Amino acid sequence: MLGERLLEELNEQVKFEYESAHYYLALAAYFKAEDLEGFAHFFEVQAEEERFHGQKFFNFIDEMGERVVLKGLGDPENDFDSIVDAISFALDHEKFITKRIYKLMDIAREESNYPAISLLQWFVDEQVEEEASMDALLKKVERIGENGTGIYMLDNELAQRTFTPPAGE
Ligand code: OFO
Repeated sequence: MLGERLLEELNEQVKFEYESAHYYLALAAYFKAEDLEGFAHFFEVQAEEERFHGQKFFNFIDEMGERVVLKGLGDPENDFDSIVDAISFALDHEKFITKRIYKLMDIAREESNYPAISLLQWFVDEQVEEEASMDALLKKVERIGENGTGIYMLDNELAQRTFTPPAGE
């Protein structure tokens, strides 16, 4: 069972996670148009991870005996001025999601909902990684510059990214 406010915000979070996937797929499309297939692959994998996050919230709501209600997704940003601009967008979005997770945790604590607190602690830890990986990518691009051969080496490195859901999920 979930309190009314927590249920509403968790349903909202299902939307935000699938919206994140939608945004990152738009970033993949941008990088494909720039012939940076490794960057595109990185964001396709990121989109897959976001769908996993969305499904994790979806399953939790259902397991708590409540009703999942899906909402519409916002239009993604499709145009970016540069690689730095595109990755900065992703980093800002991750910071926004972190604030959302903290807000959910505050509500779960107010309601003393221990299963939700446990779920959200997983997401608190996950957001540390999400922000760190996007921040690291941004710093690498800023350091090597957008036009040299370094960017193609980084593109090759990003092409190796894979996503394996944690065991048991
Ligand atoms: Fe990128 O962590 Fe979910 O949204």
